[in-house]
Amino acid sequence: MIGGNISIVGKPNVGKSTLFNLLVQKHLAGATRKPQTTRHTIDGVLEEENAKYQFIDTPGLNFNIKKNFNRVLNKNALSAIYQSNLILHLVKYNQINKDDIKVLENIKNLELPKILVLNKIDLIRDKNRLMDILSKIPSEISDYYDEIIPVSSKSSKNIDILKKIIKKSLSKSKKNPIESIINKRPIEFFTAEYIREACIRYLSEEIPYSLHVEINKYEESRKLISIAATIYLRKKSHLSIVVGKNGSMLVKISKAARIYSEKLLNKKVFLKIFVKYDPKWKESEYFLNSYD
Ligand SMILES: Nc1nc2c(ncn2[C@@H]2O[C@H](COP(=O)(O)OP(=O)(O)OP(=O)(O)O)[C@@H](O)[C@H]2O)c(=O)[nH]1
Ligand SMILES: [Mg+2]
Repeated sequence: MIGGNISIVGKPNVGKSTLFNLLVQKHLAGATRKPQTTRHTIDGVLEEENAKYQFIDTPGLNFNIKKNFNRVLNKNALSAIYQSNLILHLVKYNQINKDDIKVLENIKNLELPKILVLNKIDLIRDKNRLMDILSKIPSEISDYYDEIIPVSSKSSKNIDILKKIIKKSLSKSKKNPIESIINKRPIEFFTAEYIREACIRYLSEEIPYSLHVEINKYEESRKLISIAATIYLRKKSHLSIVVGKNGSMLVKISKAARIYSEKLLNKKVFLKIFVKYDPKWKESEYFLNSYD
């Protein structure tokens, strides 16, 4: 039996959560076109014949650590790396820059197999361009990786090859699979994440970064799961935007989160969302410490 923990790391917005959802064949992690969508590590299991993989999606590493918030996200991401048997470092295929190098700096000395995954190759029109890009990766970067593979998490291109490489690398890994890893998320965590994902998708840039979702009630009966949640906002002026005209935005957010929750929980979900103004949530000790 081959197995292990595989963390997916990289700077924000390179497609980590999209790849993670594809690999675990479930929509567990929010994935949107805006950076810093992921705030927590999330693990998901893929079982195949003679193999059991535990993938870990992580927040995008952002080394502008003047902000407390980025520091917390980085801590979460790095804690996953240290519990891994294998690291997938995801980059956008044509955009390896200083932020990716900083990620590399954080993983290069770990004695684990590392795979450099060049994502989003569906965006390449000219096939020859890929060869060109691959040949131009400087050896100061490529030398640190056991394998380099271009993929598309959107069109699933090369994902089967990536899985084969993962299997091969794990079988060579000297480190024993670490059994108990990362906190298993309570099921209501995912509903909170779906609400946040819908907010990121439907609200303008600034608002989703300044909100926080808490689940206040989670009750399961035979046929129905009843969930109550609160969206906390840092600015009073955001209240009317999140609620929308006649509550229309909140209905939209709630519907998206409910549909994803029903899919995951396999049951009918009744979801009630409240919106509250709380300017201090981001600074609160409770919030910063509870974030892992
Ligand atoms: N064209 C293309 N877009 C992709 C691909 N993979 C992800 N994306 C898009 O890239 C954007 C970011 O994807 P995410 O999966 O949220 O990225 P992430 O790295 O998890 O981002 P953070 O959690 O913010 O660090 C989304 O709009 C995705 O649809 C891909 O292979 N091709
Ligand atoms: Mg993500």
